Amino acid sequence: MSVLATLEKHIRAQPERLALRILADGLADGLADGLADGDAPEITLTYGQLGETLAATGTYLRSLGLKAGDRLAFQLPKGLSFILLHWAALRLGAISLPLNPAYPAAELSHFLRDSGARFFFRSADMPPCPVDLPALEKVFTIAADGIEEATRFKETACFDTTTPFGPLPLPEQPAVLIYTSGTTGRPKGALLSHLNLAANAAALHDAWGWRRDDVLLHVLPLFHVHGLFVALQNAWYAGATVHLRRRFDAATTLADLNSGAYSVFMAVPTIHARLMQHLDCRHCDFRHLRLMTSGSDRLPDTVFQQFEARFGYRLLERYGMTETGMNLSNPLHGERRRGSVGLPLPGVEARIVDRQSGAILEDDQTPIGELEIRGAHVFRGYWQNPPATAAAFTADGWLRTGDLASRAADGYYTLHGRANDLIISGGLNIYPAEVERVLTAHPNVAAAAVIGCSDERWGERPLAVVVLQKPQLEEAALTAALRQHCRSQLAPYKCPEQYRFLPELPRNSMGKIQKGPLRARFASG
Ligand code: MLC
Repeated sequence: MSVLATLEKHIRAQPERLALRILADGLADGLADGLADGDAPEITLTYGQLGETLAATGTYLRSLGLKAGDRLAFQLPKGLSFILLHWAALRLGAISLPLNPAYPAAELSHFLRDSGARFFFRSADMPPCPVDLPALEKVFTIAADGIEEATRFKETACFDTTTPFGPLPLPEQPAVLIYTSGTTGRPKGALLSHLNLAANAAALHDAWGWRRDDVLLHVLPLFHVHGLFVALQNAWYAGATVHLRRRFDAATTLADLNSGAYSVFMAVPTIHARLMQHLDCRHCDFRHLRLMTSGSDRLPDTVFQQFEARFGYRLLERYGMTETGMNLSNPLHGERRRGSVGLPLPGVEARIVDRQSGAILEDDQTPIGELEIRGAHVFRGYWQNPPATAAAFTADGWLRTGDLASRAADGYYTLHGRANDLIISGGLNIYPAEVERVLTAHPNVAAAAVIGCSDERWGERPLAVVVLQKPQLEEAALTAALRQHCRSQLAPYKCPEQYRFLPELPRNSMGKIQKGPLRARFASG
């Protein structure tokens, strides 16, 4: 059943059950009702109220003229407006385009232009909307006062909450466009269909034993697959309750998790590590939680082991990507193996292929190769980018993940790094090509190569090796100038902090930059 149909079933069947509680900022126990002075307000919605508010938002969007296939972009803080715009757009058959609030105007411009977004909702404290976008019909600016504007969709409008939405979108209809960093220098939009979302929701529902009485503590950003689908959507797919924190804070999260109110928690390794490093963690025990998962980046063995030693809970590591949602997972019951991302989820086919010969590797052969994935959850392609789509798939329809993996005889998969250049910082992907494109646009830069360096805090961080046009300035001044240049063009997490200057970059006989020697020389930090 589609994700939307399932939600509508819950709205009808359990209108009194709590669907969403957006916790007031600053409440350490996460459970108190009402407001403390100066806090952003707490918001609660039962499934019945969620249905009404979504209907109101949908009616509002329809009154603007939003129709099936239109792209609705929004760059909003984590909150109710974000959630309602996304779900109502989906319900109308439009394509939801969530954007990271950290994107500066230069990146935003690319997303709005490339997607041909028709409507754009932005927050007043976010970068100004670029001009000169022919497809963009209207920009809505929402005050950055912390008040959940989306409730205004309901309150201000005379919008009828009872008008039926009309037929549900078809499974093959596109639902959401999420931009991923580009191997070729510009982010590409991964287009996920309603079928993709439904296939993943059903697989995770079964594999992770989601229950109606689950209560999820949600601390992740909503602009990515992890926070939006794996956590929020799939909790609602089960008819469960979501408590949402507007931002992650280690002390608050520890207190929340320790309160006994939650059964499910999902995070990236950087968050798990920060929980362990916080002083308050000494008093915490998470044995009562039903499910705690880790994903979006490799879980270091030390974090896996120390988390269990500290909190009494063995994290369940899983593996996914924007283009597919979740692919592999350690089992809910059974061995959660250290260093492994587990087994294919229901409906997911996985294989390992030798990158040189293209041969499919069996368990008894040399085991490391590129992981390829097939299934109803796999996206159909990049937005209006047939070359990138063609490059992503094999001739027989398998998605090339770009991740190197091996499979043990009992079917457990282990990842061994990436076949491409991708850097993962705090669970967010960075493609060096995109950063290099920005660096080489600087007038002082003749050539640049960006590599990943291991980093205690974020897992990895980008480091830039730069060749100057003419070495005229002090390195410190140049570093400051390049940092500022990157900050003006790229989201902060993509910007290198460390710079190294060389007279030339190592290149092969074809003139291609060789990153191996640069990594050997600089990557250990
Ligand atoms: C924030 N900062 C980062 C960063 N996040 N720097 C590098 N890498 C990151 N990931 C910087 C900010 O720019 C800022 O710097 C400073 O840190 C403080 O910002 P903040 O917003 O207060 O940070 P914080 O709240 O501490 O955020 C850290 C975090 C967050 C780990 C909570 O990054 C996070 O939620 N990551 C999860 C990402 C995620 O959900 N990925 C899923 C992708 S989906 P300055 O200099 O500006 O002050 C996917 C598929 C799958 O991959 O399998 O799930």
